[in-house]
Amino acid sequence: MITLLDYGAGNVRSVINAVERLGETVRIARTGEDILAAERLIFPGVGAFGNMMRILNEKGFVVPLKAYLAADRPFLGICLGLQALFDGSAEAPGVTGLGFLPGTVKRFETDLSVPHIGWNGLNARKPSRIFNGLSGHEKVYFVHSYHVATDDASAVLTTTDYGYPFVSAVQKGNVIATQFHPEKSGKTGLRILENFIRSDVTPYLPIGMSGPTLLAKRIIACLDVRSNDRGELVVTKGDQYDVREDGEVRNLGNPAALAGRYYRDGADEITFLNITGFRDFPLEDMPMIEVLKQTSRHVFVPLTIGGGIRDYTDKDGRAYTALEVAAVYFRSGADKVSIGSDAVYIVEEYLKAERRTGESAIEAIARVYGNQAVVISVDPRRVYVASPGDTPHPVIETDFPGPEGEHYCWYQCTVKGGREGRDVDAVTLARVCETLGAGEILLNCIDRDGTNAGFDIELINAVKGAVTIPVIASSGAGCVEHFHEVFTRTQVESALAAGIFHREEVPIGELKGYLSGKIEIRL
Ligand code: 1PR
Repeated sequence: MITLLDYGAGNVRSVINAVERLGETVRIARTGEDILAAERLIFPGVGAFGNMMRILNEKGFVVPLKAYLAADRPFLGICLGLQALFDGSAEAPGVTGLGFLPGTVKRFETDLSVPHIGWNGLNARKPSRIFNGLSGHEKVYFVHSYHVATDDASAVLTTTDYGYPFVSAVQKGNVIATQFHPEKSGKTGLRILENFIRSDVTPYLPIGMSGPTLLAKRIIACLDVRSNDRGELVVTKGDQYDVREDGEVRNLGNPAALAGRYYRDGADEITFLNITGFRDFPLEDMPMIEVLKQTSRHVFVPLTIGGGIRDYTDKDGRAYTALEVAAVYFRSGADKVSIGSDAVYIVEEYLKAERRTGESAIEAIARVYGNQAVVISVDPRRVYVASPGDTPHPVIETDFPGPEGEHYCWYQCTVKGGREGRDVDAVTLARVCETLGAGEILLNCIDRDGTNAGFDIELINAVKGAVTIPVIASSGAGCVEHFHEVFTRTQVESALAAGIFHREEVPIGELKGYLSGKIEIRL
């Protein structure tokens, strides 16, 4: 029996699913006594340090947790569950941590994109039970902007490199904590969890777990989901966002089944976009929530869900906030939510007021679940101009002239699935969303979507150059070489595709086989 500490923020469902997959039962700790009675305690933390400590204090969990740790009982902290063990965090100055280990939590100071998102390696300092059965060359999934810094070198279990080496796991006796997410690290992560759960495992130091580590470029499979005309939820795929063929919504398969296939094929992450979310009532869209629940039961890589993350009022006049909508998705198994149309409206308001309100969906969700949980999905389209002075928007000089031979263009943001263009450009949108607290940009391109013509390198470089958060390149992938091109001609951390995976033109395994040795990837 595993006891899980759920303080109410973030995706604990994935941890429960992973532990249950390993044949164990999970009990949620609801009181301090539950913590003290635990045989093995897992503390998965997601979100923001200040919010986490506030809830732990309110629930009366701090004293029993400290007692549990002091008694050297089996403990596995994950992500914030690691950071909580220290004295405090730069993320929430003045807020006291559990103080089990000496040191504090600090923000990454690097020229690389922050948050550190993706699959990176481990450099072990000492043997541990959790390494049993690993070769040491495996990569595990990280998503965080802060890392711990400790003077207690003996507690450091692993380091990982991201601009510089940082502490990625600690162990003191039976207390183990990882900055990475085992529940999101595929088979490797399940093995680590199993090693923690089983009582008969001995400490082990994998030969390959030494030397510098490298962050892999991520390959993301995207499933555009909507109801077809018979009311069934299907994966569809558009050509420049038009998903109908002979009047019917294209049906490329069952969302949960397809996600399972991509997981087995080696996708590093899976994204569901509920493409009619802008006009549906998101919390009544139970099939989408069901898809997420089903998928997270058997897919152990990060899941992002987008579509309909916004404030809305249902038919009975009850108002819901975007934060409430996001909370339901997180509880159902999502690790990140992606905001599309609403982000454009938020940026319009911001530009009008020339200041932040603190009230937008981006700010509200980032405050509770952390910046890394908020992705902005941008749906831009090229607008050609004869000269840069013809528009107030930032233009680029393009190698792909427009219909009248124009050599300049800007990228107009759209809403409602590309149906409506707005007076905001993609570069400004990305920059403002970063200011408001978004953790990642999913950069689509309507002109390239479904064309198999390759990623829009010019768009990607323009947006990537304007932000310091990670960018996902999307739209237009038609062959393995396009991924090589996007990873060598731009600085993006990940590339997403839909059509070529759905139509099995390029299986993910084949793509990774091609990239292996040329680009750092997770195999
Ligand atoms: O506006 O917050 O409700 O979110 C709606 C979401 O649905 C947005 O993220 C928007 O990008 C997405 N969306 C809306 N309509 C469509 C459509 O296709 N008609 N899909 C749509 C966007 C773009 C990609 C696609 C890539 C890769 N799909 O994510 O998967 O372009 O495709 P490819 O590899 O086949 O070229 P809200």
